[in-house]
Amino acid sequence: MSRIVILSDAHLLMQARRFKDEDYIAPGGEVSLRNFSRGIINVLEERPEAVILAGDMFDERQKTGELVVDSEAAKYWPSIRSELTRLAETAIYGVYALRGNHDSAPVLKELQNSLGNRFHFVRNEEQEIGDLKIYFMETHYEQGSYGIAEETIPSKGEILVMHETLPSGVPGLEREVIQKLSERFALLLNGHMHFYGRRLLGMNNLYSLPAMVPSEELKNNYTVEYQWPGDIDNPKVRPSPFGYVILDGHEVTFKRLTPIQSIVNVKIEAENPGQATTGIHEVYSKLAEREDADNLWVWVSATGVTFEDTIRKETNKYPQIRTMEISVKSAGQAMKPVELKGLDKVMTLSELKDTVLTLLTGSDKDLAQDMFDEILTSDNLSRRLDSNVERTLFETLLELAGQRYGVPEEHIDEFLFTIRELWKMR
Ligand SMILES: [Mn+2]
Repeated sequence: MSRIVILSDAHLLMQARRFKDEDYIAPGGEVSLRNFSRGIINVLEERPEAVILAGDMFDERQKTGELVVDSEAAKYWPSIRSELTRLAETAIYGVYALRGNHDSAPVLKELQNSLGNRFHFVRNEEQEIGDLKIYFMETHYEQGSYGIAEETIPSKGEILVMHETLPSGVPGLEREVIQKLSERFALLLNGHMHFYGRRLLGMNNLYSLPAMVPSEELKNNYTVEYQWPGDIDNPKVRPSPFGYVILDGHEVTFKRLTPIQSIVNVKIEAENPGQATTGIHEVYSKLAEREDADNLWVWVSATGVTFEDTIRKETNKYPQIRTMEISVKSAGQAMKPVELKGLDKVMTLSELKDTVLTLLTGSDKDLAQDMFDEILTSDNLSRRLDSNVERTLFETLLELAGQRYGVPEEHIDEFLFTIRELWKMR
């Protein structure tokens, strides 16, 4: 039976950045390219007859509201293209590429043109690869829950490769659609989720494909986890979740690739910002002592704190540790009485709150309550406002009001995303 390697979700261009020196690639991007090249060596040793790219291998990063522009991505291409050429030359049936939700069709078309008849950009079509029939379904990705119109769902086939959100703890492609696909195909292989898994959602033939290498799109993949409070001398270590799968006939095998860097998840469970800062200090002191301290990609999540800045101030004290992203979630904090000066009559915050709340009813009252709990906190009121705090307060207010008045979350996200650039111009 045909032996095929399937790669997915490397997001190689996600870290493409523009620099004065146009040939300079940021360290994070370098590491991604090196992980990719090392992975390709393993793949070539498998002697695959074909290689399938199951989406989001390249990416058209939209972080700043713009697509990756050519001048940013161009310097990555010689390296990526030479690895793809090696794959295309080794595998007798060549490389088949599916477009993921982050990929751009022109990029895949261009690869097809430049790599010749060994690289196939496949869209909603079945291909015979050796003795296997494989259908490539282009992504239908949408935020939240989504479906696929019946006439678009492939009616039957042998193996299906797709790139959709599986509804496992998150909303995604409707279960009924996946059920239909599971009945119509012998085997379903899905990218996008960044983890290897089989027999998912109670369907024996549904597999999830791993991310080939770490990218900024982490999706809960990590190799080391520090939980605070907890035993930070003995962090939890997991085998690498990154790698690829081999399809040998209908048999699927996961092959692990261990990345160059350690992917660290730092989880701080604090009740207030002071505690959270202590937690970061204690965990980062441990990180700094590690032998691989200069080779960590660290993701931080913390509760008990409203502003990323609070955490960032602390992580900034450890410039040798590479902090990728900080996410915070405030815990319901007890109100402390604060004096609001400059009013005719000095009033405490809780008096102000009582006065406001008795004047309002219904959803206005609920909104005001949330504002007092999340925005007009003693902590925020005692801060010196810089534009970052103003922005966070504005965004929080909008999110609260949006929820209260039934504005869909994605509209708010989209709006905030659009205006974020404007803050920088002020
Ligand atoms: Mn994806």
